[in-house]
Amino acid sequence: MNIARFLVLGITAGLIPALLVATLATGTTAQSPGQPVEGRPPNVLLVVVDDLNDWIGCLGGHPQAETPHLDALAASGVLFTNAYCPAPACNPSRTALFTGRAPWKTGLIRNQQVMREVVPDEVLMPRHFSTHGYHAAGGGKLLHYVVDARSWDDYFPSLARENPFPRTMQPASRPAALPHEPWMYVEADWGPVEATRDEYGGDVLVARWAARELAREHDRPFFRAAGIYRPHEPWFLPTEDFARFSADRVELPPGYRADDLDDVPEAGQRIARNRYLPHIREHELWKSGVAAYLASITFADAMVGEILAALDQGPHRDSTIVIVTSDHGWHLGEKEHWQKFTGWRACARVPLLVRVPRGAPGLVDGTSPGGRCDAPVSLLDLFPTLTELCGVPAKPGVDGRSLVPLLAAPERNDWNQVVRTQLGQAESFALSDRRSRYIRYADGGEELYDIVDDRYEWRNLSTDPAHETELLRFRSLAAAELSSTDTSPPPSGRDAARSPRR
Ligand SMILES: [Ca+2]
Ligand SMILES: [Ca+2]
Repeated sequence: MNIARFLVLGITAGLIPALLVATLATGTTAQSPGQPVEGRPPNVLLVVVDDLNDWIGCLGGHPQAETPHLDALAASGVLFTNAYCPAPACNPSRTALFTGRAPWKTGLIRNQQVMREVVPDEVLMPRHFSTHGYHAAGGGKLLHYVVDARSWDDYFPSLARENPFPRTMQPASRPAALPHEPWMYVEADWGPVEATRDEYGGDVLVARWAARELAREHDRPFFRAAGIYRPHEPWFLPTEDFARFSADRVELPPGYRADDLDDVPEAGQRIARNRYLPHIREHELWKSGVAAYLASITFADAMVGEILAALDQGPHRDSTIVIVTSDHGWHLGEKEHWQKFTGWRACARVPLLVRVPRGAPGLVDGTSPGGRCDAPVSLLDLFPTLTELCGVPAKPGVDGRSLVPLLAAPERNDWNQVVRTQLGQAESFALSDRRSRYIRYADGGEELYDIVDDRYEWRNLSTDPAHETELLRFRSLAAAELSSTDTSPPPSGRDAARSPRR
């Protein structure tokens, strides 16, 4: 009998936990290096980095990005090069990832909404795994500034309070770099903190918590999720980490083009042109900001590195599924935009790295090193992927699609999924397939891009007659999608990009 099935039946039948523990303990003693634990479902390690765009070495988004640990993980498993967020904002993206439910179906599409008011009864991924025999614990920011205690068996720094952040040092005086204006997000700033990593706290503490969890023995299969907050603003880092990139030596974003918005419809221009980039350029801080973001990425990479080192040196290396991703990307001036909340690839695309050990019930051979998958996939796909990999019953009603066939054969080119990214208004969204991307705004404005020939989406093809067939195809897909968005709330009228609220 499949052990996961056994666990489910055992729990359902009310068998005593001691039996469960005894069964699993037997499995633990059977482990030898290079082999999965016999008969025990694999553990899950999920790392969600915040606001990390494609500026990682293995995705090539910025030529100076330094992410050796993410690159090493990609080389040891499968790198998805066309992974998209369900929505380009923390709250809807993370809620979608952890519920497996699409933002355009639940109606949770903006940061200002309260998750448990919109989806009061949705079972989140950790609780689902916990119900099926796992011990589920998280640390750091995984949901939008809440812990949601009912979803976890344990949490760092505390399950008893809803603040997911451990203490983090701040610079002695602020603003540290970017002059503050009332319209700005309170944390839009960067600079060094006079501190070592040991003193800094924050992500360092989350990474060390995760490392401790991965280094110790567990009497049940575990689900561990770690939220790394950098490169989310503020880009305050320990002195040494901040100094890694200097403003006079960094290159501006390669995706920037001064006339890029000329062929973008008005609704897109409105989203693009927020006040940050002119403000930053006025103070000649563009390169300074790019350097701070690059440093924040390298810092986040180091945190991921600490976690993965603990896994690889500990007892669970060959029995743990690893997924590292981000909730959405970030603009640093591309399309005149600074921040997030847009439908372009700079913001909608996310890193997605997956490594599966041999012996996982859904993929007994595990992933092969060096896999690279160009198929369009969504973070919504992670819930059904993980349940299938672990042999855990699927959560009913999830909107994603299991990626196990792609993990088994990353190069397959018959994956015809079209992935949707929901923007902050019910009828504004982006659709992505392997070659093209289509963006449509609530007022009917459209964009069409060929991302193979035009990776930065410079040339809007929606008015080019040569691409009419492609445009009509996306319009019909959009119409089909729209018919399922009836539950979405009306636009609030608030500009999320300008809200100073966290
Ligand atoms: Ca985020
Ligand atoms: Ca353009």
